[in-house]
Amino acid sequence: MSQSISRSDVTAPSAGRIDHPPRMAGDGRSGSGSPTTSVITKTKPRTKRPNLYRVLILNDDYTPMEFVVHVLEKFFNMDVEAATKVMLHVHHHGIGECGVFTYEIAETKVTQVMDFARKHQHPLQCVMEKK
Ligand code: TYC
Repeated sequence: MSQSISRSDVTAPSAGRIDHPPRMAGDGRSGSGSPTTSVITKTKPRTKRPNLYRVLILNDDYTPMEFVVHVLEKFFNMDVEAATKVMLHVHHHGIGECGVFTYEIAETKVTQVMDFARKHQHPLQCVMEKK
């Protein structure tokens, strides 16, 4: 069976108009009709130095010199000569520096030294102070 095709059945591609791809936001031609503005921000690379803390040991009359040298070797990675120098400095001046660390490391060192001294029943004191 044959059918006639009338003019109105035929859909011309974009009858009389130009085909556009869909417009995307940010192409400056978004729906409102006004162009959008892009802002390019520069982020400066910022390196911030951490706060630093001195770990100090204090002199007392009872902790054996050899024990203090052992502590400095064990927790502050000093060789026996460096450890002996620090121990003698503390013995003569009352206080001395074991090292300089960031907060968490300094806190850990203080706790390690205090726990180790207590375990061996020595009154050795270890503290930290902000630089
Ligand atoms: N003064 C202690 C003594 O004569 C030795 C000592 C040195 C103790 C340093 C503590 O942090 C210290 N046995």
